Amino acid sequence: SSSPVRGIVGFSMMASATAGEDGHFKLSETSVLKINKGDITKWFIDGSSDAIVNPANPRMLGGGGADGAIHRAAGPELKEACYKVPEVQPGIRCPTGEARITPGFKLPASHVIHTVGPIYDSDKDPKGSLRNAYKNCLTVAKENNIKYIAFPSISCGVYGYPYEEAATVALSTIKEFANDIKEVHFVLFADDIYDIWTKKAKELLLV
Ligand code: AR6
Repeated sequence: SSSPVRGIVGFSMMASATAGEDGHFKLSETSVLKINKGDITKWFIDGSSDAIVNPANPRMLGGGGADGAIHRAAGPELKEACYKVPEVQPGIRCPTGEARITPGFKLPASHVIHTVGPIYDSDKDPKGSLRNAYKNCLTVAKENNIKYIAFPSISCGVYGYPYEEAATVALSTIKEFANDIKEVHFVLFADDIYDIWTKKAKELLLV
């Protein structure tokens, strides 16, 4: 069935769309998913109730990949804010599968939700940990009145998660927990990952 999707400001402008066209998918009566190609550091919707997700490591003080790009774009205040997140064990601010929120500082998005995905080859339950990462990002978003959230493909870089399985976990978990978040976006850097996410979304979200 088709339903109109309201126009959104900023990153992408859509007058209206049918579920499945132009990377738009229906999650519930109140929530849509959009799959975008691009650089997550540039993404925003309204600069006040929006958040990008940072695929971080448990120390939360920066790193390579998307984490490095997000810290560079946000400026040094982001690292200072991360430093202030309390350690739950020495050197661990965010255990695998959990999420923490900070302001976005110089980023166009107002918030950063930091999460830690599983290292595919060493995690005892990579599927469960990846599911927890997506779920806890959405929980933290709701607790902070975030209405628009953008995810990268968590764990699909340095942490070595296979793309197809990651897409299945990501999309099914978001479908389950998006609730009253207005728009859930993916901003995917790599063409092959974008294609896999789009294919899986058509399988899992248009039934
Ligand atoms: N925008 C969107 N996606 C991006 C961007 C970007 N600017 N840059 C990279 N990606 P990764 P992980 C994609 O390695 O696997 C860091 O060192 C990339 O193509 O960033 O969860 C942390 O500090 C890939 O598909 O995160 C941790 O130590 C996806 O983002 C570790 O890497 C995730 O790749 C986390 O590893």
